[in-house]
Amino acid sequence: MNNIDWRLCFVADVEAARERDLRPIVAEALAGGITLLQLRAKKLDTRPFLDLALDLLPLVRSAGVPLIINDRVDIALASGADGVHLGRNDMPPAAARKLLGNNKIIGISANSAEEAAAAEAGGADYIGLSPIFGTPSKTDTDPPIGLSGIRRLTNAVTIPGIAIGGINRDNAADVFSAGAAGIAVISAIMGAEDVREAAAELRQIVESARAPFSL
Ligand code: TZP
Ligand code: MG
Repeated sequence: MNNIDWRLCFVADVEAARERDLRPIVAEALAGGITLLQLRAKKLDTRPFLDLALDLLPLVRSAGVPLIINDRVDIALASGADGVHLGRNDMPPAAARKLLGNNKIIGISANSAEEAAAAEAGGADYIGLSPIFGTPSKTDTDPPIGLSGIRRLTNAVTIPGIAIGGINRDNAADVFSAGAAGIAVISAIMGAEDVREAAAELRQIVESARAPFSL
């Protein structure tokens, strides 16, 4: 996992898109310069979830951007996506690794240094540092860990930490300064009037940051 650009992950969330089609939103975000895409669809049935992943794959492939599936190891496998992002109540990393093999990305959410270390021990490729700030995009989160939490959790592991939760153009640089290898956002891109411009603006911030694990 040493050729992944972890710096700017767009979490394309079907619920946050409401009635909008996710496909053109993802196309715009890719054009703006996201480096990683995570597909999140908490309420979608298996068939439409798989279809959506299959629709997005040619877009990410032609941009050279990996696709990660939230929650669903089966969808990642069946679609040929590049990996999964799993939380505390999802499949544990060691079990996911058995199914996915060594060539897929496994990301695990962590809210404490202990969880982060356990995720690495279980074979995770990156830690989702979650949540950094309060966010309306996810209401059932653990307490925000703040910028000091980024330092604490990333110090507990040797793998990259991708920060999520309330990150936007105003605080992204601070998140990198605190030790994150990347940022993951929903509303900062999806909630923007111009998705491509919002992604491009974040990409510029990311380019000026000194992110660990950068290629
Ligand atoms: N996990 C922790 S916070 C969060 C997720 C999926 C929501 C992030 O959304 P936003 O709009 O970027 O704060
Ligand atoms: Mg999950």
